[in-house]
Formats: sequence, C-alpha cells, structure tokens
Amino acid sequence: MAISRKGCEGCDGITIPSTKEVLQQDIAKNVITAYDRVKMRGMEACMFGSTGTCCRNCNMGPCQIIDGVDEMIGICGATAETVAARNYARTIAAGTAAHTDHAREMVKGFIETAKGHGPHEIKDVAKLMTMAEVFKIDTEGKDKNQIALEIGEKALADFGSQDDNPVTMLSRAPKKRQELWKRLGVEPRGVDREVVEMMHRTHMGVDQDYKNIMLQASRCALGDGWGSSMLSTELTDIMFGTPKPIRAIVDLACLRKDSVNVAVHGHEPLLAEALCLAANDEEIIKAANKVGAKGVNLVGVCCTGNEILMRRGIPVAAGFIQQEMALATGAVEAMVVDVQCIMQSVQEVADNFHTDIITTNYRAKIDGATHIQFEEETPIESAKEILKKAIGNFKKRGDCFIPDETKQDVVVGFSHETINNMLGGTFRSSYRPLNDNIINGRIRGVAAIVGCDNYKMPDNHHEIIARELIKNDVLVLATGCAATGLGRVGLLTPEAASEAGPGLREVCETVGMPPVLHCGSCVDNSRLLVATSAMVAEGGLGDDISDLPVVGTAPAWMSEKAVAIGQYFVASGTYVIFQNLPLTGSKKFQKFMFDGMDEIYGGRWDIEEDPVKLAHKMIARIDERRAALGIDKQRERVLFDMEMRRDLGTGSGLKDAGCHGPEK
Ligand code: SF4
Ligand code: MSK
Repeated sequence: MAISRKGCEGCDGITIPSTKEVLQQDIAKNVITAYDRVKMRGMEACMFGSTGTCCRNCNMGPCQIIDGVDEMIGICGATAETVAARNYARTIAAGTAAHTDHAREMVKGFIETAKGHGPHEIKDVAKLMTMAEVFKIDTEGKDKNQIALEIGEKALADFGSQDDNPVTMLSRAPKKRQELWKRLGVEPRGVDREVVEMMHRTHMGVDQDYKNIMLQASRCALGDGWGSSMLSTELTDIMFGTPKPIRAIVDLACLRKDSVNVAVHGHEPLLAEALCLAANDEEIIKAANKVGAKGVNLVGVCCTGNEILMRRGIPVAAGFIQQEMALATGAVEAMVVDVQCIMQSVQEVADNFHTDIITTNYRAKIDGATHIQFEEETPIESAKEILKKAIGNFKKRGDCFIPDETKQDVVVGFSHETINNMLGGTFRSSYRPLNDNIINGRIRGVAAIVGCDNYKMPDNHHEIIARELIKNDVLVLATGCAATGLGRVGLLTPEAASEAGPGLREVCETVGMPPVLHCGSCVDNSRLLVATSAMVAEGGLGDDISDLPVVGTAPAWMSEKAVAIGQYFVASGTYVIFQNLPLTGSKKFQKFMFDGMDEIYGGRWDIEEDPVKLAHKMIARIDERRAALGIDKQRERVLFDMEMRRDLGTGSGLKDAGCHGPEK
C-alpha cells in the first residue's frame, strides 16, 4: 500500500495515548493500520451484511433480502427472518468451533501432562478434586496423575460424544436451568456434533423456521460455554495454576529497550507457558546476553496475554486493537502467534522493521511469515527454537520508540475461586458476603464487560460503560481485550474504587479490591457461568441465573466468538447487550431475539449504540431483577457502621497480595 503517514495523521477518533504517541513517530510513518484501512475503504459497510439479510448459502444467490418486500425474498423463498437466523446461527457455530478447537488442544495437553510427558505438572490439586467430583471419578487410592488422566479422557470424550447425554459440565448449572434446557431439548451433547448439526441445519433447504434454528443455535452455544470453554478454563487452571490476585502492568510501555522483546499473541496458553519457561532457561539468557540484551522480555497480546497475565503477572503489551501498534514501536524482535484474532496485517507492519512474525500452529499460517511448528510433545525445544530466532534479531533493531509514560499498574487474577475467597475468606470461602452485599444494596448488581475491541468504534467505549456502571454501584467483571482496555485506563486497581458509588466503594475499600475485576481470557467467560451458578446455590437471590441482578455486554465485539458467548449467556438466563448486531434486517427475528428469548430463557439480547445509554439499560435490567426479588428497597438505606464494615469480611488474602485500598 502506498500511503505514508505524517505525524498523527489519521489519529482522530483514537483515544489511547500510547497508540497516538507511536503513530506520531517518524519510524511509524509508513505503517498502515486498521484505523487507516477503515478510512481508506471510503464506503459504508454493506447494509444487508450488517443487518443479517445477505444470504450466500447456495449458488442461486447471493440473495439480498428486504424485510416486508415480496419481490426481495430469496430465490428459494427464504424470508428475512430465516436468512437472519441462519446467518446468526452460523456465526455462533463459528465462534463455538474456535473455542472448541482451542479447548481440545488444552485437554490433549492436559492428558499428556497427566501421563508425565512434558514440562508441566498438575498444580491445582483442590480443583482437580472438584473436577473429579463433576466427572464422577472415584479418587480413592489414586495419585493426582491417575485422577487427572481419567478426567482428561472423559473430558476429551465430551467433544466427540455420539450419544444423547449432555456434556458433563452442564451438571454445574442450577437445577432449574438444567430442567428448562431438558424441556426445550437444548442440552448440548458432543460439542463437535452441535457445530456440525448447526452447519447442516443452516444449509440450503433444511431448517427454515427461525425459532427452531435458534433452538439449535442455543444448544451449540451452550456446548461452548458449559462444554468446551469451561473444560479449557478448568483443566488449564489445574495444569498451570488457578489465578490469584497479582500485580502487573499493561500497555506498550512494558516493552524494554535493553531486552529481546517477544510478543506472544493468540489464545492457547500451552505455547505461552512453554515460552515463559524457556525465557528463563540459562541457555536462552546466555544467548540473549551474548547479543547485548539483558534477557528475553516476554509480553502478551490479546487473550494469550491475558492467560499469562492472570497466572504469572507477565505484562500485556496490547489488546486486539493495539497489535499493530506493538510492532510499530520497532522494538519487537518477534511476534509469536498461534490461533484467533491475529490480523494478517501484522506481517505488513513487521516488514517495516526487523521483526519476525512467527506462526506456530499448522492451522494458522500467514503469507510471508516464518513458520516454526510448536510441537506439543517437545514444547520447551520448540519454545527455545522460537526464542533463538528472536534473539538473532536483536542486533538488527533500528530506531525504536517505547511510550514509557503510559505504563499502567493493574491487579488481576480474579478467578471464580478468588471471588469466592475474597469476600468469604480462605477458610470459609463462600458467596454469602457477595450475595448479602447485593441484597443489602451496597452492590447494586454485577455486570460483565467482555470481548473485543473494534476499529469501527471509538476505542473508549469500554471505559465509558465501566465508569458509568461502577459509579452506580455495579461491580464489573471483565475478560478478554475489554479487560486489557479497562486496565489501560486504570480501572483494574484498588484505587479506582474512589470512582465507585458509595456502596461498591465501601466493599472494595474494605476488601482492597478493584471495582473492575479481571477474570481472564475469552474462554474464561465460563468462570462467570460458574460464579453465577454459585451465587444461585448460595441462596437469597432466587433459584436460577435468570433471577440474579447480573447482566453482560461485549459492546465493541469483533469476533464471532463474542456472539457465541452472548448466546450462551442469554440461554443461561442473562440480559446481554451489544452496540450492534446483525439481526436488525428482520423485525420478526429481532423481536424474537429480544422478547422471545426473554420468555423462553429469562435472558435476552438487546442493542444500544450509545455507551452511556447502554450502561443505563444494563442498570435498568439490574433494577428490574432487584424489584422482582423484592430487594429494591434495601438500596435506599446503605448506612455503614463499624459492625457492618467488619461484616464485609477481610480474609481475602488480597491485602497479602499488596492490594490495599486507599488509607482511611
Ligand atoms: Fe438465495 Fe435461498 Fe440460495 Fe440463500 S439459500 S442464496 S436465499 S436461494
Ligand atoms: S482476543 S476474541 S479480540 S476478546 Fe480473545 Fe480479544 Fe475478542 Fe480476540
């Protein structure tokens, strides 16, 4: 592409200081970013594609459907609602497939670890025992590896199961929810099977009833959330450790001038964990020293970044929206990628510098990049080969610019277990204090802000929504690139509690926790399913997830995975709101996804472009749920005496992790 940037030309609409700083540098003047490509396209996105009514499922089309216009239905007679539902369902199937293929690799890695192969070990024995119970494995007289092997084999069977039994983890949902799924016939069976059936049913001439299509779409999405994603999260925790609160830093400032910078980008923590181990190996440190570097500085990008941030405190340099910017600093010797959310443009940006893009997974190659296959049987050897290639680039580094001022502290590591211990204490871990604080109104409700960044929208929408929510006493749980963005603006620190409403602030300051809790990567949204089930089990907030004052959003979604995540939350009984969705091209389908879903699942989709209004729609739903539970009155008398403050509980271990709230 032949355009060259002058200063921060094209920076309008960008609010991220480090991005702006990098783009203003001379070294970045030839770097074309996705921001530029959005502008260079010079045309609006296709109306039919954006609203869900473009069908290209057979070669009589493509057909662009206009709702309500008889001449503008499909050649085959497909209506706007059929086409919109089919497209939506296929998006969910694609998102589920991505999570599922990722999860399968993690389960296979877990089995290898259980067999004693490779560098990893069974770290979290308590969680191993919890999973043994879920999988109904007799643990008597067996060592941890034996138990892990049995869990791994049963977990692997959940992907390809051909019988009609539901996936194992579904039993963790509240009983009432399980019964509903059974009645509706949406209990996911083998996860792979649900994706295949979804693709079949949306093939030309098969399922042509939008409500029936969406039943299978829910089943497929539930197979993602309660099946593959949950397996991935739980077994990864057992292998690499369940996250605990840890301090770290985010933003491009975590790159180092004096070290070989290796950015690890993608999703699967097997590669990233191996790189972490190899980076501290004496042979690698010596090789780095030999070229004049202090060592290898590993930094994360996207959800791989979140995985190693949560467990090891390794800094995250960039979320999705800054992947090109990390390279444009000129300070990265190699960007090592595996699967999902890696833009092809990273190669073009890297071509301006000394940087190697190293692909590592046979599924995901990029034209022009170097491929070094990550061998799961010999992970450390693969990781060392990759790092040696990066070290070899260090002396070739030319001018570079690291925006040092933008370094941001964060406290991360809020797994379901952490939240459980945080308010209840290590020795009496329970969701009781969280439920009580919701009942007494100090915490108005819980909102998940998850998912991607998107170049089509201003990059501060996560921040606007989060600030509005915490100001109104809503505790925010964040995952994925949304969490990285919220970290970049300082909301993942206990000090951010000063911006919260009085009730939430009191809870955060007493416990020493941030008002926005980083719960992990995009597969880790399954942690939120476990947390909501635990809240129901604790009692006092109804007997199903749909009774809880809990809502979710992935406002700036980009990936198909976000729609799969949204659908599994809706089908689990949660209100989910995005800034846009490809369903507005059919009035009937949209009404069904909003009101129809609510009638069936007690959870629904919604759309609101304006971030402040979006936050207030979430709050309105929380208040509606509070009123239905009869706890809306409590919010009016949030008085804190010393005894009540003590009741909040301080046995979280958070203070030990250095997470003190502001001194009183
Ligand atoms: Fe057109 Fe029907 Fe073919 Fe879709 S399936 S492209 S609506 S003819
Ligand atoms: S990486 S799926 S941009 S959250 Fe999980 Fe970020 Fe969305 Fe990819």
